Amino acid sequence: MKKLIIGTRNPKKREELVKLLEGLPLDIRSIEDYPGLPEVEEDGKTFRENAVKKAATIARLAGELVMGEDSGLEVDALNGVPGVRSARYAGEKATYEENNRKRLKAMEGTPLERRTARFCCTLALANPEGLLFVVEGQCEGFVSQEPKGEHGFGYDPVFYLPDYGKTFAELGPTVKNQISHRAQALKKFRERLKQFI
Ligand code: ITT
Repeated sequence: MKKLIIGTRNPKKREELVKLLEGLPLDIRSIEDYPGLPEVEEDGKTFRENAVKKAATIARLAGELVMGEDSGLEVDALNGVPGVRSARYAGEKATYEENNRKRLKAMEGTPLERRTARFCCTLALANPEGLLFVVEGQCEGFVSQEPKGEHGFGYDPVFYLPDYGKTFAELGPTVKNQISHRAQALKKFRERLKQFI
């Protein structure tokens, strides 16, 4: 079976991706199975640039097929911030809690109808020779007034989905994996992948 390395060091993202790749005839590997690989610096201006860089760099160094993933939250009232800087919004080593606190503070006094936001996910597939394809997925919602729920990670406790009346962190993994930005991107990824396996 062909190997596919999931090119993320975020264990929560990896868990979701592994679940969403279930059933494909692939030997799924983690980047942690290749201890010599360096950290890929995320200096792109777009999710696409970062996802492509992660996939292509790791594929070249590991000599395998690699999925690169870059994702984040775009908040309209903050002109799309934190976007590609989602993991580092409140500082280079910021915790999820610090990022969420900074976000809620920045939006204090903003009414719900102006708290629109979307989660974005870009997935790139590369082999050692270079990039094969890129796909994207988005999930629209609102930034809630306060964090709620225990599931998931990152901005899940502040991402509110009006159709469900709950945040991603309240909804839990089964529903999140049906509707999330990552799920949308993975649907397209599965289609495109067929050509290569
Ligand atoms: P890798 O670069 O190793 O993949 P990372 O966590 O640094 O790990 P990103 O640069 O893509 O990954 O940052 C994504 C950040 O966006 C992540 O740390 C969360 O803060 C946020 N994020 C992305 N997807 C999310 C999701 O499904 N739920 C909650 N927060 C999410």
